[in-house]
Amino acid sequence: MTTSPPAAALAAVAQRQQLYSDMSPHNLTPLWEVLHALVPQQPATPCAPAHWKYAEVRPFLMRAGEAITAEEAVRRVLILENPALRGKSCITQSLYAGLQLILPGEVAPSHRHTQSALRFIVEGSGAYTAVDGERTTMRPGDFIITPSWTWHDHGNESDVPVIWLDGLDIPTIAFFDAGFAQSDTSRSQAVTRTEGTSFARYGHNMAPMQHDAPFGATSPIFSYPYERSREALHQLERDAPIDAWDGVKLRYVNPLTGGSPMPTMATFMQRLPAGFAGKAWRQTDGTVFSVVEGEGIVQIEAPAGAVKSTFSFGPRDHFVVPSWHTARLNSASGCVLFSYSDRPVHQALGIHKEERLS
Ligand code: 1HN
Repeated sequence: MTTSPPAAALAAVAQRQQLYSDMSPHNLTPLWEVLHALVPQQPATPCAPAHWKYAEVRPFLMRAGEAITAEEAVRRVLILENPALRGKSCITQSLYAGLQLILPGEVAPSHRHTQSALRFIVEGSGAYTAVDGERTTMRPGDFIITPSWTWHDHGNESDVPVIWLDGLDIPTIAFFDAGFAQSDTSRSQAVTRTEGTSFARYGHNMAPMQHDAPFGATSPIFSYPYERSREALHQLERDAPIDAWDGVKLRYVNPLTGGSPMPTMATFMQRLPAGFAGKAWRQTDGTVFSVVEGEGIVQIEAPAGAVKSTFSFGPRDHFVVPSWHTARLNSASGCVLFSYSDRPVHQALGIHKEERLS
Protein backbone atom coordinates (compact mmCIF):
# COMPACT_ATOMS: atom_id res chain seq x y z
CA MET A 1 0.00 0.00 0.00
CA THR A 2 1.37 3.41 -0.87
CA THR A 3 0.83 6.35 1.38
CA SER A 4 0.09 9.61 -0.31
CA PRO A 5 2.14 12.65 0.72
CA PRO A 6 0.53 14.84 3.32
CA ALA A 7 -1.52 17.71 1.99
CA ALA A 8 1.01 20.21 3.39
CA ALA A 9 3.85 18.73 1.26
CA LEU A 10 1.67 18.79 -1.86
CA ALA A 11 0.82 22.39 -1.20
CA ALA A 12 4.52 23.26 -0.83
CA VAL A 13 5.31 21.62 -4.21
CA ALA A 14 2.44 23.44 -5.87
CA GLN A 15 3.55 26.70 -4.29
CA ARG A 16 7.10 26.25 -5.67
CA GLN A 17 5.90 25.29 -9.14
CA GLN A 18 3.71 28.39 -9.18
CA LEU A 19 6.70 30.51 -8.09
CA TYR A 20 8.91 29.05 -10.86
CA SER A 21 6.35 29.60 -13.60
CA ASP A 22 5.53 33.12 -12.42
CA MET A 23 9.21 34.18 -12.39
CA SER A 24 10.19 32.46 -15.63
CA PRO A 25 8.96 35.27 -17.95
CA HIS A 26 11.28 37.59 -16.00
CA ASN A 27 14.29 35.38 -16.84
CA LEU A 28 14.61 34.16 -13.27
CA THR A 29 15.14 30.57 -12.21
CA PRO A 30 15.81 28.91 -8.82
CA LEU A 31 19.38 27.86 -8.10
CA TRP A 32 18.36 25.11 -5.66
CA GLU A 33 16.88 23.02 -8.49
CA VAL A 34 20.22 22.91 -10.38
CA LEU A 35 22.86 23.42 -7.68
CA HIS A 36 24.20 19.86 -7.67
CA ALA A 37 24.55 19.75 -11.44
CA LEU A 38 26.25 23.18 -11.46
CA VAL A 39 28.80 22.22 -8.84
CA PRO A 40 29.42 18.47 -9.23
CA GLN A 41 31.49 16.67 -6.61
CA GLN A 42 33.83 15.61 -9.39
CA PRO A 43 34.03 16.34 -13.13
CA ALA A 44 31.02 14.89 -14.93
CA THR A 45 31.89 15.48 -18.57
CA PRO A 46 29.35 14.78 -21.30
CA CYS A 47 32.31 13.84 -23.51
CA ALA A 48 32.65 10.09 -24.26
CA PRO A 49 35.74 7.96 -24.92
CA ALA A 50 36.04 7.32 -28.65
CA HIS A 51 38.33 5.63 -31.18
CA TRP A 52 38.74 6.33 -34.89
CA LYS A 53 40.52 3.51 -36.73
CA TYR A 54 42.56 4.81 -39.60
CA ALA A 55 41.49 1.97 -41.90
CA GLU A 56 37.89 3.12 -41.47
CA VAL A 57 38.55 6.87 -41.75
CA ARG A 58 40.98 6.91 -44.68
CA PRO A 59 38.50 5.75 -47.38
CA PHE A 60 36.15 8.63 -46.42
CA LEU A 61 39.02 11.10 -46.64
CA MET A 62 39.87 9.78 -50.12
CA ARG A 63 36.21 10.06 -51.16
CA ALA A 64 36.25 13.64 -49.87
CA GLY A 65 39.26 14.12 -52.15
CA GLU A 66 37.05 13.21 -55.10
CA ALA A 67 34.02 15.16 -53.88
CA ILE A 68 35.64 18.56 -53.31
CA THR A 69 38.93 20.33 -54.01
CA ALA A 70 41.05 21.73 -51.17
CA GLU A 71 40.55 25.21 -52.60
CA GLU A 72 36.77 24.92 -52.79
CA ALA A 73 36.58 23.46 -49.28
CA VAL A 74 39.12 26.06 -48.02
CA ARG A 75 40.20 23.26 -45.70
CA ARG A 76 39.28 19.69 -46.72
CA VAL A 77 38.86 18.18 -43.27
CA LEU A 78 36.79 15.43 -41.71
CA ILE A 79 36.02 16.45 -38.15
CA LEU A 80 36.58 13.82 -35.44
CA GLU A 81 33.34 14.53 -33.64
CA ASN A 82 32.84 13.18 -30.16
CA PRO A 83 29.98 10.63 -30.34
CA ALA A 84 28.37 12.19 -27.27
CA LEU A 85 28.70 15.75 -28.66
CA ARG A 86 27.48 15.27 -32.24
CA GLY A 87 26.78 18.45 -34.18
CA LYS A 88 29.13 20.51 -32.02
CA SER A 89 32.29 20.08 -34.14
CA CYS A 90 34.38 19.12 -31.12
CA ILE A 91 36.24 16.12 -29.71
CA THR A 92 36.13 17.38 -26.10
CA GLN A 93 34.19 20.33 -24.70
CA SER A 94 37.22 22.60 -25.24
CA LEU A 95 39.05 21.05 -28.21
CA TYR A 96 38.52 20.45 -31.89
CA ALA A 97 40.16 17.65 -33.92
CA GLY A 98 40.02 16.84 -37.62
CA LEU A 99 41.93 14.98 -40.32
CA GLN A 100 42.93 17.13 -43.27
CA LEU A 101 43.77 15.86 -46.76
CA ILE A 102 45.74 17.74 -49.39
CA LEU A 103 46.29 16.08 -52.74
CA PRO A 104 49.29 16.57 -55.05
CA GLY A 105 49.21 20.00 -56.68
CA GLU A 106 46.58 21.43 -54.33
CA VAL A 107 46.67 24.62 -52.28
CA ALA A 108 44.68 25.43 -49.13
CA PRO A 109 44.44 29.23 -49.32
CA SER A 110 45.99 31.69 -46.88
CA HIS A 111 43.97 33.00 -43.95
CA ARG A 112 44.37 33.81 -40.27
CA HIS A 113 42.29 33.50 -37.12
CA THR A 114 42.62 33.92 -33.38
CA GLN A 115 42.19 30.17 -32.86
CA SER A 116 45.56 28.39 -32.41
CA ALA A 117 46.17 25.27 -34.46
CA LEU A 118 48.50 22.32 -34.31
CA ARG A 119 49.19 19.90 -37.13
CA PHE A 120 50.42 16.40 -36.48
CA ILE A 121 51.47 14.70 -39.71
CA VAL A 122 49.85 11.30 -40.13
CA GLU A 123 50.54 10.16 -43.71
CA GLY A 124 52.66 11.30 -46.66
CA SER A 125 55.67 13.57 -46.96
CA GLY A 126 56.44 16.68 -48.89
CA ALA A 127 53.48 19.00 -48.42
CA TYR A 128 54.28 22.31 -46.79
CA THR A 129 52.60 24.70 -44.44
CA ALA A 130 53.59 28.36 -44.39
CA VAL A 131 53.39 30.58 -41.31
CA ASP A 132 53.96 34.32 -41.67
CA GLY A 133 56.21 33.95 -44.71
CA GLU A 134 58.19 30.82 -43.79
CA ARG A 135 57.41 27.37 -45.12
CA THR A 136 58.07 24.08 -43.38
CA THR A 137 57.96 20.68 -45.06
CA MET A 138 55.63 18.15 -43.47
CA ARG A 139 56.83 14.64 -42.66
CA PRO A 140 55.03 11.90 -40.68
CA GLY A 141 55.32 12.45 -36.93
CA ASP A 142 56.22 16.15 -37.22
CA PHE A 143 54.39 18.49 -34.85
CA ILE A 144 53.73 21.88 -36.48
CA ILE A 145 52.15 25.01 -35.00
CA THR A 146 50.02 27.74 -36.51
CA PRO A 147 50.11 30.48 -33.85
CA SER A 148 47.04 32.59 -33.16
CA TRP A 149 46.49 35.34 -35.78
CA THR A 150 49.32 34.26 -38.11
CA TRP A 151 48.75 33.97 -41.86
CA HIS A 152 48.88 30.34 -42.93
CA ASP A 153 48.40 28.32 -46.08
CA HIS A 154 49.20 24.76 -47.08
CA GLY A 155 50.29 23.25 -50.38
CA ASN A 156 51.29 19.86 -51.71
CA GLU A 157 54.09 19.88 -54.25
CA SER A 158 54.78 16.16 -53.75
CA ASP A 159 53.20 13.32 -55.72
CA VAL A 160 51.40 11.64 -52.80
CA PRO A 161 48.34 12.56 -50.72
CA VAL A 162 49.32 14.15 -47.41
CA ILE A 163 47.10 13.77 -44.34
CA TRP A 164 47.47 15.38 -40.94
CA LEU A 165 45.62 15.78 -37.67
CA ASP A 166 44.44 19.34 -36.99
CA GLY A 167 44.05 20.22 -33.31
CA LEU A 168 42.48 23.59 -32.57
CA ASP A 169 41.18 25.43 -29.51
CA ILE A 170 37.97 26.34 -31.39
CA PRO A 171 35.47 25.54 -28.60
CA THR A 172 37.63 27.41 -26.05
CA ILE A 173 37.76 30.56 -28.18
CA ALA A 174 34.03 30.22 -28.91
CA PHE A 175 33.33 29.95 -25.17
CA PHE A 176 35.02 33.32 -24.67
CA ASP A 177 33.36 34.78 -27.82
CA ALA A 178 36.81 35.98 -28.87
CA GLY A 179 37.11 34.64 -32.42
CA PHE A 180 38.22 36.77 -35.36
CA ALA A 181 39.22 35.55 -38.85
CA GLN A 182 40.38 37.03 -42.16
CA SER A 183 41.05 35.71 -45.65
CA ASP A 184 44.33 36.75 -47.26
CA THR A 185 44.39 38.72 -50.50
CA SER A 186 46.76 36.20 -52.07
CA ARG A 187 46.11 32.46 -52.36
CA SER A 188 49.57 31.47 -51.12
CA GLN A 189 51.57 33.95 -49.11
CA ALA A 190 54.93 35.13 -50.40
CA VAL A 191 57.91 33.29 -48.94
CA THR A 192 60.05 35.83 -47.08
CA ARG A 193 62.35 33.57 -45.05
CA THR A 194 64.30 30.45 -45.98
CA GLU A 195 62.91 27.18 -44.67
CA GLY A 196 64.53 26.34 -41.34
CA THR A 197 65.22 29.94 -40.27
CA SER A 198 62.97 29.78 -37.20
CA PHE A 199 64.41 26.43 -36.20
CA ALA A 200 67.97 27.73 -36.57
CA ARG A 201 67.09 30.75 -34.40
CA TYR A 202 65.19 29.03 -31.65
CA GLY A 203 65.52 25.25 -32.07
CA HIS A 204 68.97 24.56 -30.64
CA ASN A 205 68.57 25.41 -26.96
CA MET A 206 69.73 28.90 -27.87
CA ALA A 207 67.94 32.15 -28.70
CA PRO A 208 68.86 35.28 -30.64
CA MET A 209 70.57 38.06 -28.66
CA GLN A 210 68.04 40.66 -29.76
CA HIS A 211 64.63 39.19 -30.03
CA ASP A 212 60.99 39.53 -29.33
CA ALA A 213 58.88 36.42 -29.13
CA PRO A 214 57.69 36.59 -32.75
CA PHE A 215 54.35 34.93 -31.98
CA GLY A 216 53.64 36.34 -28.52
CA ALA A 217 52.59 33.60 -26.10
CA THR A 218 53.17 30.92 -28.75
CA SER A 219 56.44 29.12 -29.43
CA PRO A 220 58.75 30.74 -32.02
CA ILE A 221 59.51 27.23 -33.36
CA PHE A 222 56.68 26.20 -35.60
CA SER A 223 57.94 22.76 -36.60
CA TYR A 224 59.16 20.12 -34.14
CA PRO A 225 60.50 17.34 -36.38
CA TYR A 226 59.75 13.73 -35.48
CA GLU A 227 63.34 12.74 -36.15
CA ARG A 228 64.41 14.65 -33.03
CA SER A 229 61.57 13.57 -30.73
CA ARG A 230 61.89 9.95 -31.78
CA GLU A 231 65.60 9.89 -31.12
CA ALA A 232 65.13 11.36 -27.64
CA LEU A 233 62.43 8.83 -26.72
CA HIS A 234 64.48 5.89 -27.96
CA GLN A 235 67.58 6.98 -26.05
CA LEU A 236 65.54 7.41 -22.86
CA GLU A 237 63.92 4.01 -23.37
CA ARG A 238 67.41 2.48 -23.52
CA ASP A 239 69.16 4.48 -20.84
CA ALA A 240 66.66 5.81 -18.29
CA PRO A 241 63.96 4.47 -15.95
CA ILE A 242 60.56 3.77 -17.52
CA ASP A 243 57.65 5.54 -15.84
CA ALA A 244 55.04 3.00 -14.66
CA TRP A 245 52.13 5.19 -15.85
CA ASP A 246 53.45 6.90 -18.98
CA GLY A 247 56.36 4.81 -20.27
CA VAL A 248 58.77 7.39 -21.65
CA LYS A 249 56.86 10.66 -22.06
CA LEU A 250 58.09 14.13 -22.96
CA ARG A 251 56.20 17.37 -23.33
CA TYR A 252 56.94 19.80 -26.15
CA VAL A 253 58.09 23.21 -24.93
CA ASN A 254 58.20 26.82 -26.01
CA PRO A 255 61.99 27.30 -25.81
CA LEU A 256 61.61 30.94 -24.74
CA THR A 257 59.51 30.10 -21.67
CA GLY A 258 59.79 26.39 -20.94
CA GLY A 259 55.98 26.36 -20.99
CA SER A 260 53.59 24.80 -23.46
CA PRO A 261 54.06 25.57 -27.17
CA MET A 262 50.67 27.29 -27.34
CA PRO A 263 48.81 29.16 -24.59
CA THR A 264 45.75 26.95 -24.91
CA MET A 265 47.16 23.55 -25.85
CA ALA A 266 49.88 21.27 -24.47
CA THR A 267 51.42 18.56 -26.63
CA PHE A 268 53.21 15.37 -25.69
CA MET A 269 54.97 12.41 -27.23
CA GLN A 270 55.51 9.12 -25.48
CA ARG A 271 57.00 5.74 -26.15
CA LEU A 272 55.57 2.62 -24.53
CA PRO A 273 58.27 -0.05 -24.53
CA ALA A 274 57.43 -3.59 -25.71
CA GLY A 275 55.66 -5.45 -22.92
CA PHE A 276 54.48 -2.25 -21.22
CA ALA A 277 51.47 -2.70 -18.92
CA GLY A 278 50.82 0.78 -17.57
CA LYS A 279 49.30 1.76 -14.25
CA ALA A 280 46.06 3.76 -14.27
CA TRP A 281 45.87 7.57 -14.18
CA ARG A 282 43.30 10.28 -14.51
CA GLN A 283 43.55 14.01 -15.13
CA THR A 284 41.17 16.91 -15.63
CA ASP A 285 42.43 17.70 -19.12
CA GLY A 286 40.62 15.54 -21.68
CA THR A 287 43.27 14.38 -24.15
CA VAL A 288 43.38 13.49 -27.84
CA PHE A 289 45.87 10.81 -28.99
CA SER A 290 47.35 10.13 -32.42
CA VAL A 291 49.13 6.79 -32.80
CA VAL A 292 52.46 7.34 -34.52
CA GLU A 293 53.94 3.84 -34.61
CA GLY A 294 53.11 0.44 -33.22
CA GLU A 295 50.10 -1.04 -31.51
CA GLY A 296 48.57 -1.09 -28.08
CA ILE A 297 45.47 -1.12 -25.94
CA VAL A 298 43.87 1.69 -23.95
CA GLN A 299 41.30 0.98 -21.26
CA ILE A 300 39.15 3.95 -20.26
CA GLU A 301 36.68 4.07 -17.39
CA ALA A 302 34.12 6.81 -16.67
CA PRO A 303 34.32 8.47 -13.20
CA ALA A 304 31.25 6.68 -11.87
CA GLY A 305 32.85 3.40 -12.97
CA ALA A 306 29.79 2.41 -14.97
CA VAL A 307 31.11 2.71 -18.52
CA LYS A 308 34.30 0.97 -19.59
CA SER A 309 35.84 1.14 -23.05
CA THR A 310 38.74 -0.88 -24.41
CA PHE A 311 40.31 0.23 -27.67
CA SER A 312 42.96 -1.77 -29.57
CA PHE A 313 44.84 0.83 -31.53
CA GLY A 314 47.29 0.74 -34.42
CA PRO A 315 49.31 3.23 -36.45
CA ARG A 316 47.47 6.45 -37.46
CA ASP A 317 44.46 5.69 -35.25
CA HIS A 318 43.06 8.43 -33.04
CA PHE A 319 41.35 8.20 -29.68
CA VAL A 320 40.16 10.53 -26.92
CA VAL A 321 40.37 10.13 -23.15
CA PRO A 322 37.77 12.49 -21.57
CA SER A 323 38.34 14.52 -18.42
CA TRP A 324 38.67 12.59 -15.17
CA HIS A 325 38.23 9.22 -16.88
CA THR A 326 40.64 6.59 -15.61
CA ALA A 327 42.97 5.39 -18.36
CA ARG A 328 45.55 2.65 -18.63
CA LEU A 329 47.90 2.02 -21.56
CA ASN A 330 49.32 -1.32 -22.65
CA SER A 331 51.55 -2.33 -25.51
CA ALA A 332 52.85 -5.82 -26.21
CA SER A 333 55.08 -4.80 -29.10
CA GLY A 334 55.85 -1.17 -28.22
CA CYS A 335 54.38 2.02 -29.67
CA VAL A 336 54.74 5.80 -29.96
CA LEU A 337 51.83 8.13 -29.13
CA PHE A 338 51.40 11.86 -29.75
CA SER A 339 48.79 13.67 -27.66
CA TYR A 340 47.36 17.11 -26.95
CA SER A 341 45.09 18.64 -24.34
CA ASP A 342 43.96 21.97 -22.87
CA ARG A 343 46.25 21.54 -19.84
CA PRO A 344 47.82 25.06 -20.03
CA VAL A 345 44.38 26.59 -19.52
CA HIS A 346 43.76 24.41 -16.45
CA GLN A 347 47.19 25.37 -15.13
CA ALA A 348 46.67 29.08 -15.75
CA LEU A 349 43.41 28.83 -13.78
CA GLY A 350 45.04 26.77 -11.01
CA ILE A 351 42.53 23.93 -11.46
CA HIS A 352 44.65 21.22 -13.06
CA LYS A 353 44.38 17.94 -11.19
CA GLU A 354 46.06 14.65 -11.89
CA GLU A 355 46.03 11.34 -10.04
CA ARG A 356 48.34 8.42 -10.54
CA LEU A 357 46.54 5.31 -9.31
CA SER A 358 48.31 2.16 -8.26
C1 1HN B 1 41.94 25.88 -40.19
O1 1HN B 1 42.38 27.13 -40.45
C2 1HN B 1 42.69 24.80 -40.60
O2 1HN B 1 44.46 26.13 -41.44
C3 1HN B 1 42.25 23.53 -40.32
O3 1HN B 1 44.46 24.03 -41.91
C4 1HN B 1 41.08 23.31 -39.65
C5 1HN B 1 39.10 24.20 -38.61
C6 1HN B 1 38.32 25.25 -38.25
C7 1HN B 1 38.75 26.54 -38.50
C8 1HN B 1 39.94 26.77 -39.14
C9 1HN B 1 43.96 25.01 -41.36
C10 1HN B 1 40.30 24.39 -39.26
C11 1HN B 1 40.73 25.70 -39.52
